[in-house]
Amino acid sequence: MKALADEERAAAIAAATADSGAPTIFDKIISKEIPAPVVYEDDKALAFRDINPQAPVHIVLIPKNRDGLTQLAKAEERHKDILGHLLYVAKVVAAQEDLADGFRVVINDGPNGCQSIYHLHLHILGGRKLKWPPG
Ligand code: D5M
Repeated sequence: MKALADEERAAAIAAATADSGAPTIFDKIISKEIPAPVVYEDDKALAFRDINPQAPVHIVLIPKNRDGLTQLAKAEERHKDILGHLLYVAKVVAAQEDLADGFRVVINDGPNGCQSIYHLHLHILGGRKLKWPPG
């Protein structure tokens, strides 16, 4: 049987506890218990540099209030405003990071999407020519 890659294993373990409602490391970043290089913050959203960057610019953008949004698949009608806000902020952050030549916004969802942290987040990637399709 093919061995799982580290990131797939981490995602599978995380998925097993996805619905526990337990705080994630992102809560500690929001509360500043854990330091992170913050690049954008407003009353609803926080963006910081990814600890394991996959591109010269790799930023994680999260809602400050998870409000049940452990993953995109759990989105409900009430989340429409924050989802729209996050997408707009992704554009603001991309402009701030000088990604005028283009960038990518990714949401990993669930085990097949290789999601490892169950607090909805957008990845903003840029600074190089990105490949398509992703793996
Ligand atoms: O992505 C979760 C992302 O979160 C992954 O790219 C690493 C990033 N991460 C995890 N811990 C930290 C800290 N402490 N600082 C910055 N970035 C972090 P996923 O889509 O769930 O696989």
